[in-house]
Amino acid sequence: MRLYFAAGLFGLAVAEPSAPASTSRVLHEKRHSQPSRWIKQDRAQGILPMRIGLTQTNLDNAHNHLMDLSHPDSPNYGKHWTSQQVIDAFRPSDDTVQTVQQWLEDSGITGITHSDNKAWLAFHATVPQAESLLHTEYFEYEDVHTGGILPACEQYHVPQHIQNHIDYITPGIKLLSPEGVAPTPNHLTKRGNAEGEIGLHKTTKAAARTRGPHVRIPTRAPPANASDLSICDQIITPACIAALYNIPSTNLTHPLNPSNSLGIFESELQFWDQEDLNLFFSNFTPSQIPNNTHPTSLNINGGRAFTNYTNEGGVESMLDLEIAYPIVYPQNITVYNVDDIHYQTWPNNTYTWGFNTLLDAIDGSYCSFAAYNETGNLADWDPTYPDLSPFQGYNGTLQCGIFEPTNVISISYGGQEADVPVAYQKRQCLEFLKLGLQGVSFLFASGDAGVGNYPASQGGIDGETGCLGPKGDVFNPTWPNTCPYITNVGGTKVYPNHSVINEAQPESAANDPAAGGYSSGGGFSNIYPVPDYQAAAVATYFANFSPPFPYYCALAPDTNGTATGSGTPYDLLNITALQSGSQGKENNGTLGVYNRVGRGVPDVSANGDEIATFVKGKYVVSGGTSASTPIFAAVLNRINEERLSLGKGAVGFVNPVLYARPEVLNDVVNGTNMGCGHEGFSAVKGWDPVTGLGTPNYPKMLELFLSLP
Ligand SMILES: *[C@@H]1O[C@H](CO)[C@@H](O)[C@H](O)[C@H]1NC(C)=O
Ligand SMILES: *[C@@H]1O[C@H](CO)[C@@H](O)[C@H](O)[C@H]1NC(C)=O
Ligand SMILES: *[C@@H]1O[C@H](CO)[C@@H](O)[C@H](O)[C@H]1NC(C)=O
Ligand SMILES: *[C@@H]1O[C@H](CO)[C@@H](O)[C@H](O)[C@H]1NC(C)=O
Ligand SMILES: *[C@@H]1O[C@H](CO)[C@@H](O)[C@H](O)[C@H]1NC(C)=O
Ligand SMILES: *[C@@H]1O[C@H](CO)[C@@H](O)[C@H](O)[C@H]1NC(C)=O
Ligand SMILES: *[C@@H]1O[C@H](CO)[C@@H](O)[C@H](O)[C@H]1NC(C)=O
Ligand SMILES: *[C@@H]1O[C@H](CO)[C@@H](O)[C@H](O)[C@H]1NC(C)=O
Ligand SMILES: *[C@@H]1O[C@H](CO)[C@@H](O)[C@H](O)[C@H]1NC(C)=O
Ligand SMILES: *[C@@H]1O[C@H](CO)[C@@H](O)[C@H](O)[C@H]1NC(C)=O
Ligand SMILES: *[C@@H]1O[C@H](CO)[C@@H](O)[C@H](O)[C@H]1NC(C)=O
Ligand SMILES: CC(=O)N[C@H]1CO[C@H](CO)[C@@H](O)[C@@H]1O
Repeated sequence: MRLYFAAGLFGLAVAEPSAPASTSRVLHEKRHSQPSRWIKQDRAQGILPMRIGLTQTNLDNAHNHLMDLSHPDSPNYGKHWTSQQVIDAFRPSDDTVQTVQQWLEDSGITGITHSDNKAWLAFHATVPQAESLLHTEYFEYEDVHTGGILPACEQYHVPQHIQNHIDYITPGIKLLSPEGVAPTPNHLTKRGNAEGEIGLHKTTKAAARTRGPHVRIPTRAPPANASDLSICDQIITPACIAALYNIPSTNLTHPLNPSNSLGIFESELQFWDQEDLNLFFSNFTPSQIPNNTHPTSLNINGGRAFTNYTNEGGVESMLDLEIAYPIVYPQNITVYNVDDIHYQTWPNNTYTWGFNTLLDAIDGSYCSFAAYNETGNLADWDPTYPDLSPFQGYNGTLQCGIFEPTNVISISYGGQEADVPVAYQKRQCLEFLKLGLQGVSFLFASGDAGVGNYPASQGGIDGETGCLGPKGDVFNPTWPNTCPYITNVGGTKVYPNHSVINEAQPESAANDPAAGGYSSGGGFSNIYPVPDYQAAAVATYFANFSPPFPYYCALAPDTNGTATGSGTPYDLLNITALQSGSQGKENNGTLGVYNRVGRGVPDVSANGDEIATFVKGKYVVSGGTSASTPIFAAVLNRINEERLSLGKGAVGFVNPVLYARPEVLNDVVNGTNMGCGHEGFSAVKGWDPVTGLGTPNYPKMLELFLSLP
């Protein structure tokens, strides 16, 4: 008897096939095309491990729940939920569970198990039993690259009264592995080469990439005196950052909370190495951080850190760690190394860089979380495990809920809204919401190409200009940044001849033509409306500083993951449709180039240019919102340390507090975020889509967050 997966999770209880129920059936799912990677073979035989994803409830209220515990004026501020409370709040209704269970029992199924996260019913069935239940035929499909066999059907049916209670059934129409080329084992030769890393992804469909590729050889040696603040307009050292944001040195003997390690995401072959850290510590924090201080690695689905490769650290990982350690030390840092090396090195990457597999690993319920007609990871977009690639494939099952999330997670990676299916983005955004309910702060780099993506000539995947629409002039906001449940960090810069000692605000929006046109990512979503916590700030911005270029007012329709346009398997943004929607009255008949009704980005900002780093044994200056993000994340982690020592909880989702009390940030009022040949938006008084509300003022932020329950 053939067992397609290891039985054991759920008891093996096989009943005799029973006569099909006489209720009327409706088509529930149908596969429209077959990936060429899979070859259809004989009829399936044996035992199938069946799982039924149940429709979840209360997602409409999820936003209100998060606001209720994140707004400073709410009596429930800081009352974060446990993961069990989140599961219970969104669990399928009793009616759903009973209705589906009754149907299964009436069809002769026994041994039905309800999963711990409540989202699934599971049982084992013989092939004839499953075929009779779902009015379908199961075949075996062989993966031509790995020889793996999966049972699947082309379509299946369920009784009409069941349809609204289930999302999908496995095995079903899905063939798991993404279509792609067989990997060759020489990809690792690119490891550790910054230029190579960027080049690797030029042909990508939707790949996110790191936000920190602007590395250059500095024009001067590291300052002889690590405390010297007179050089901060040329080189940003840890002392400059402390001076800019009034961050006091840490108390090295203060007891630390072991649950408060700062989380940092890495993928895309970004490994840290000890020797680079030691060079950095000995040059810039000699009396603070001893050599051999290093982060804890949490390796997800075969991710790893090749920490023993002396002087081979990645630009992104070294920047993230070197900028965050001086702020949080002696507190620890935890690096999430996400996805196996095969996926990290895949030349024709078609997946969206590990955010979903990170979320799966820190919240097991996300693995089966259904929303917008999608459940679990999306074939062709996310890595699939087991990955039977002989080249560094992780051959275990997808890791679900194996790690606790850290209180703060800093992510200096991302892509563009326009390149990722809308339903996929929305489901992922709800997961950020659910982790926010549990008190986790997600910080994302707002992007490094101003109002657009990089032009094709610099590796962008959105055409010649990096902007959208038939003329390539429509602004191109970043993903997942526009999700309203994360905190976006834009980039600032101390321009030459400004002083961190004598000026109240020495910083302007970062805009550095010498670094490939890097400028602080910002703009307005085409998918999400302005969230309530941001509405007043955005309205004030438009009232007082309306940008002098045309706009439109439209949001992408809710697609529920269903394919519409021809040829595209999942709905992407249709800019032409949005642009020809409601136009601004000041447009004089021209088509708009940005959306006036979308969620604005970034929320806050921090320094992101001319950052002193050691990478591959060399002293270099780096930049990007990649640097800004771990600075802001580290500041929140310091604040959490103080709150935890008073018996309070972590700050969690901070946007509602910061928008309600913007005076705890240093407003940035100078500079623009040019991109795709456009001058971009301007930094102005108050919130703006260039630097957000401003940079941290540590003592004020600390006082505010300590005053909250
Ligand atoms: C280093 O610079 C700081 C700040 O300017 C100053 O207080 C200190 O005396 C300097 N140390 C040395 C050894 O020059
Ligand atoms: C550092 O923390 C220790 C232990 O809590 C405390 O006794 C000491 O006063 C602190 N030092 C400073 C400078 O705050
Ligand atoms: C930091 O990590 C080290 C090494 O893993 C561990 O020994 C130490 O207890 C950790 N410190 C805290 C405060 O968790
Ligand atoms: C720390 O490591 C760096 C780099 O290897 C080295 O130059 C420095 O001398 C070391 N410092 C100490 C105190 O060992
Ligand atoms: C470095 O670590 C990797 C992975 O842990 C291992 O395969 C390799 O042999 C190590 N190399 C050296 C030089 O120790
Ligand atoms: C990657 O995709 C490009 C364009 O689709 C194709 O020309 C190239 O052969 C692919 N690379 C590999 C290694 O298959
Ligand atoms: C999975 O990987 C382990 C260790 O690399 C290996 O021993 C095992 O044979 C692999 N299993 C499969 C099914 O490839
Ligand atoms: C529309 O025309 C008016 C009057 O000529 C001008 O002031 C305004 O800037 C124009 N608006 C746009 C978006 O071009
Ligand atoms: C989900 O997508 C399938 C096709 O993939 C479609 O038949 C079905 O109607 C969609 N369900 C909803 C609720 O949109
Ligand atoms: C995008 O929208 C335009 C205008 O509504 C329409 O003509 C076009 O067919 C749409 N494209 C796709 C791929 O759906
Ligand atoms: C404003 O920003 C520009 C660069 O865009 C910079 O040269 C100038 O010094 C800044 N002015 C002030 C007052 O900060
Ligand atoms: C267009 C469409 O079908 N929208 C639906 C998507 O799914 C949500 C709930 O899952 C419905 O409320 C929408 O009506």
